[in-house]
Order: sequence, then structure tokens, then C-alpha cells
Amino acid sequence: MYGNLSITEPASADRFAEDPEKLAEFEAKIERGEKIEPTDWMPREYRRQLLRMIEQHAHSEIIGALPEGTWITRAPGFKRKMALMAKVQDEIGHGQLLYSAAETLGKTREQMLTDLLTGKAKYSNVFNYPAITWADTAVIAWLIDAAAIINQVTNAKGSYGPYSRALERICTEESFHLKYGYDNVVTLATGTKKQKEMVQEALNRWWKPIMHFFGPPDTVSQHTAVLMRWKVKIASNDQMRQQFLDSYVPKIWELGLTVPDPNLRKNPDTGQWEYSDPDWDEFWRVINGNGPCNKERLAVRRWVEESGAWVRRALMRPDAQYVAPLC
Ligand code: BYC
Repeated sequence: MYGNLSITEPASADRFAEDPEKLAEFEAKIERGEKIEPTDWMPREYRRQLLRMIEQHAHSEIIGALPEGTWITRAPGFKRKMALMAKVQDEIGHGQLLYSAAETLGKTREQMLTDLLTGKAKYSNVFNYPAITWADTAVIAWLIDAAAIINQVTNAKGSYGPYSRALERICTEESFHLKYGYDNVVTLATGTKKQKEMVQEALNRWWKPIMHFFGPPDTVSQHTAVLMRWKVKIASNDQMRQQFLDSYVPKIWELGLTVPDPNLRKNPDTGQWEYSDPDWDEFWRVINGNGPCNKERLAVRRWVEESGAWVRRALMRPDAQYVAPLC
């Protein structure tokens, strides 16, 4: 509970009925394409949903730095090491931006981090899988960043000012990540037989998590309807998944790589991609804490939190003021 808002408050049928006049004004503003700012009136459900989504997104950025981060010391060559370090640093910066956007809704960063470390908060499914070879980092930087860009470019047009502005800035940096990832994939896909095999194996490992990345099918998604009504989400999970397939399957094929799904095809009549069921049971297991790396990821974050505690304590000391040098 913080302020008068509980994020665990159950969504009920009359959740929009708190003040019909204010609600109508709020919805008209969204309809006109104006942004909602932190000091504006907003329905409790809008605040609760935004906080849930932005907080999860922020956690995804800082946990998302881990699979690639473990490869910094092993990156092939100095240039790639520098580029990977810059990318990982950017992801942490995205987390900072998003925690700040979430804080405008009334929850402290400390509480958000506590919820992450105790396993109460969710973060993106994809970061609970291991990056086994260098090729895994290439596939993450190309295709997971591509998937994230599709989601974020779309939602940057959303109704909440602080989130949409944070997303715009994040997308600019993500587009460099995508180029970096693509360059690494191209190098491997056009390299030796062994390198090509390595990148194909990485793609095989990551395909299912990437299909899961956009969320459960629209028929199952619990939050899409209300989020789209209030223009927090501008496209549904299935629409974003289709957009990803449209843009990236041809690029994957162009590199001579294959997608590990024998049923993947674009239906010429509907224009929609058809694909095999990507095992949604696995998705639910992973996002609820039982994926291959969930425990390891949280253990690393806990270690970081504990080993950085002295820095935070020192910074918060009332006498820890910066004294400008005299010269
Ligand atoms: N992973 O009703 P639904 C990056 C949960 S980081 C985990 O469809 P919604 C990067 C969902 O939360 C960028 N959980 O939800 C960083 C809900 O559970 P709760 C990551 C998921 O919100 C470093 C339940 O399933 N991007 O790019 O309408 C290196 C029902 O789902 C997932 C974002 O975080 C998932 N994939 O739509 C490299 C995007 N999907 O909360 C790269 C921001 C669903 O009721 N988030 N769930 O317990 C979103 O856009 C939306 O939240 C989603 C889901 C589209 C993901």
C-alpha cells in the first residue's frame, strides 16, 4: 500500500466508476491525443496498470543486462568488447529512466527493487534463458532488441507522458543495439561453417522465448483491453507478434538461416503469419519464477544490491556533501 493506492487491489467490474465526470474528461483528453501527466487526475485502475507495466519493463532492462553482460570478458576482440559494454550500460540506463517514470505514479524505487528481489514482481520471460555462446548474444542484440523496438515504438505513442517520453529516448538507443546485433549475426552467418552452425543453434534456442516475448495470445491476455482503451498499449500482443514476423522472418531467411518452426508461413489469403503453438505452458512457468535461470538472475541482483549497499549508505549520509576543489 502506498498513498491511497494498493497495486494488489483486485480489478472489479465497477473499477471505472469512481467519478464518472472526471473519467469522461480523462477519456476525452486521451481521445484528443493529449498526454496524461503525473499531477493530472487519473482513474485508480489506470495508475495501477501503468505502474505494473512500467515497473515490469524497468526490471526487464536491468535483469536483461545480465545474459549479455556475462559475455563482456569473453567478447571476440576489443571493438566488440567496447560495443557490448556500451550496450549493457545503455540497458541499465533504460532501467533508470523507467524507474523514474514509474516513481511518478507514487511507488518508491526501493519498494520496486524489493518486489523484484523477493520474486513478487515480474520481468520479461526472455531473460530467464542462458546465453550459452557468443552467438546467443548476437541473437539477443538483434532479435530481442528488434522485438523490444516494435513494442516500444508502438507504445511511445501512448497516453502517459513520462512513459511515452522515456520510450522515445530508449528506442533511439535500441536502434543502435539492433544494428550492432545484426552486424554480429551477419558476421557469423557469413563466416565459417562452424560459425554459421553456432548462430543457427542460437536462433533455434531463442525462437520460442522471442515468440513469448509479446505476451500471451489476445484471447488469453488479461490486461490488453483496458490498456488499449486508455491508449497505454497501442497494439495488442498478437498484432505486435505479427509485425515482428513480418519484418524479421524475411531478414532471417535472407541470411540463409532457418526458423525452427515447420508450420511457419504467411497465409496469402489473410496476410497473417501462421505458426506452431509456442508452448504457452512453458511461458507461464518461466514468468512465474520457474524458468532455467530465474533463480540465478535474482541471486545476482541480490548480490549486487548487497555489495552496493555501502555506496548508497555513504551517499545518503547527511555530511556526505560534495566539496568543490579550490583551484
Ligand atoms: N514476460 O495481460 P497480458 C529489452 C505477463 S527489455 C513476462 O497480455 P500486458 C532488453 C503480464 O505481465 C524490454 N511476463 O499483459 C533489455 C501479465 O502478468 P501480471 C522488455 C509477461 O501487460 C536488455 C500476464 O503475463 N519489454 O528489450 O497487457 C537487453 C498476462 O499478460 C510477458 C517490455 O517489458 C513477458 N514477455 O502485455 C536486451 C515491454 N508477457 O502482470 C533487450 C513492456 C506477458 O498480471 N511491457 N506477461 O502478473 C508490455 O508491453 C506488456 O506488459 C506486454 C504484456 C506486451 C509484455
